[in-house]
Amino acid sequence: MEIKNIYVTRPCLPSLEEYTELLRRIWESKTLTNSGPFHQEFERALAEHLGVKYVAIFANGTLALITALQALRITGEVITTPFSFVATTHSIWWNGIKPVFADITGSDYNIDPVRIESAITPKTTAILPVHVYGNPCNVEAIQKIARTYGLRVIYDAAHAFDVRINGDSVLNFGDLSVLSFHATKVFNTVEGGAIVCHDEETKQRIDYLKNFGYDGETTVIAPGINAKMNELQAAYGLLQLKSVRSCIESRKLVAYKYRELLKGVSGIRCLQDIQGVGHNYGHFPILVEKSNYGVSRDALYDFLRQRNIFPRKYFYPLISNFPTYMGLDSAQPSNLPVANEAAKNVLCLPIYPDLDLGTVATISGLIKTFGRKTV
Ligand code: T4K
Repeated sequence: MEIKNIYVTRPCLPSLEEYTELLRRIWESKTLTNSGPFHQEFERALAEHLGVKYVAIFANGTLALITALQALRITGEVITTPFSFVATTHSIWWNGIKPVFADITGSDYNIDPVRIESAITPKTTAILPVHVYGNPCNVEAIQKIARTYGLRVIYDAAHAFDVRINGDSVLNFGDLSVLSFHATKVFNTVEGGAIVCHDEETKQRIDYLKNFGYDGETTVIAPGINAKMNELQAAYGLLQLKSVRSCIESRKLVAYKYRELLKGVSGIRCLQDIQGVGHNYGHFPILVEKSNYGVSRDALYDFLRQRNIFPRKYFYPLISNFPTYMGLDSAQPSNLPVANEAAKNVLCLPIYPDLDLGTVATISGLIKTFGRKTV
């Protein structure tokens, strides 16, 4: 069977007819941005949908991360994971704060609480963990550390839209959580993001910060930035909300199919669902153990690409191995053995709602035979 390009992800799109109708309303109102009616409605709808108190929407997730650190006036050193998209650490750097990398666990690829504790210094003010692939961090252990040492916790929840722990949104943990609504995410507004917070005062401060620090027409209360989401994207987001749960259900079918078909393939490890967690199936990472599979992750990656299947090596290279950060003491590979190993072996397979299960079977079959052939 000839395979047309199969990408690691494809965005969900709202109904064109419904979106056209909302665009017509925007055209009539001529309110294009600056906290217009769709912006306000979208924030309320998101808070209700996600089961959180306050949501401040942003132009993208990176600006939301930068602003989250500003909102809590974080300084000094922030402990974070190297196993993420580079924006996580960049947001710390853009605030003039020193990132300190702590290693991850081999079971869920999230920051290891034990390693957080040993990275704390008198300059540490906050922890910036990531719920990688939407798998929740060990939120209880992180909360305990934060309480013990008086640290703030800002979760990079870019992958964690609609993820729940025992029915409660994962976004309710920590001081703040930051979402990304980029086109490649489970829920998208083309570009976009949000900060979730738990009290009105913090929400107000975040709203000032994302609008240049303006409080009213003539008062600037902080050195803010322009990070507002416009009306066209807020309206698009409102429509997306209607279908996101069924999109997650379709993703789940894809994930379960991969797991079923890759089960027993020597050297290929799939992450499993965690008991009590409502997952969003935003990614489908596999770990390629060369000693058992027979070939490396990179060889499998090339093999699939030659067949028009485009998996991604999220997250290779590790952030700590980029030139900007590799000089930091905490970036040394000897400090991050688990993360370096994961970055070498992980491969994210295509997953999106309308990826048909026949194609999943084809991809799984190719993975199976490629390993066997070369053992
Ligand atoms: N924190 C974490 C943990 C993150 O993962 C991210 C973003 C952020 C923070 C920052 O949030 P934002 O500021 O982005 O809101 C992508 C995304 O650009 C990025 O948002 C995302 N993480 C990161 C993991 O992946 P690329 O370079 O891999 O995307 P790209 O353009 O190669 O797209 C991948 C595939 O998706 C393409 O091969 C085809 C498909 N695609 C992509 C786009 C953009 C489509 O089908 N349609 C599209 O419009 O970075």
